[in-house]
Amino acid sequence: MGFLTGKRAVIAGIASDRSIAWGIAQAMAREGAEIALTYQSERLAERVREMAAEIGASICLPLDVSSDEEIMRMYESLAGHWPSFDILVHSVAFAPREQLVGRYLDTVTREGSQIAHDISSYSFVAMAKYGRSMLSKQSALLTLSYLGAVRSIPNYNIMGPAKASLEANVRFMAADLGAAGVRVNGISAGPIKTLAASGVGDFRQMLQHFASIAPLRRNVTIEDVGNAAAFLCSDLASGITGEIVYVDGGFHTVGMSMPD
Ligand code: NAD
Ligand code: 0WE
Repeated sequence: MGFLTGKRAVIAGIASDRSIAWGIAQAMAREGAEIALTYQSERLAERVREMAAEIGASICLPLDVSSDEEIMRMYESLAGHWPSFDILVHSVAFAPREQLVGRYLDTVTREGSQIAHDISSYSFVAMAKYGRSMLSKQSALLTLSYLGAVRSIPNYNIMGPAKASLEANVRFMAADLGAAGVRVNGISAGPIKTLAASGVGDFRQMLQHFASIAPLRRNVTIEDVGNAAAFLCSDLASGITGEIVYVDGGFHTVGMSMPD
């Protein structure tokens, strides 16, 4: 019997079969969870519906996280299928593309900063705020972060401060919801070639550099992240909350390395 048997999970952030959220959905389904998927826009509806069918998920709902009304509507629709749920996965980030190329102070703008923080950080809070009345007594919320939250990284720019804000939100939400039995954690993943990474100049070079330095001497996969996510959202992780778990092959632990 899978370690998520009897759990119901809502997963936001699938755009393709390379999405980290897809790795998470597959791992959670394998461990016995019932899954509901959300998709950002009608453009993605059919693809996400097909992927849902692959893992036996019958619930697929539209959700653009920039709108409180859409978040509320999503939970109203969900309530027509499930009286409550146990797991919420937020695998969503966005900054206007031009924010992610070039020197930080040259490219950052007030509007770019607001959008990055709204979609990539506040939306996790909003999803918890409007969904909390449906959360079960032993539930878990999870979001995805990146090392740019705590280290400067070329071109990641305003997404760094947005991820720092997201990680602070994990801690504040964990403090607020702990007494209700709700755990809140983040996974800080190593770089993975997904749609969100496409168009990032020299991403292949970044992946090679990463693999040459990380203790595991390889890149991480959506399966690596999916398995850690399934664990963190299961009762096996009942004592873990407010935490950022690195699924990065150990990259962030290295202070200096020598060429092999
Ligand atoms: P992805 O492009 O597959 O997923 C990003 C998702 O965000 C998409 O499904 C997109 O539809 C969704 N999204 C964007 N704006 C939205 C909105 N307004 N409303 C609803 N959904 C919206 O890429 P990914 O790499 O799987 O990214 C998922 C998460 O993982 C992000 O938080 C990202 O920052 C994080 N992450 C990615 C990497 C990496 O290298 N790929 C590393 C660490 C963390
Ligand atoms: O969080 C991310 C990517 C987030 C992202 C990606 C895009 C591309 C498309 C946010 N907004 C947009 N907007 C778009 O229009 N990652 C962790 C992946 C990533 O992005 C980088 C990285 C890594 C790693 C950008 C620069 C440097 C490294």
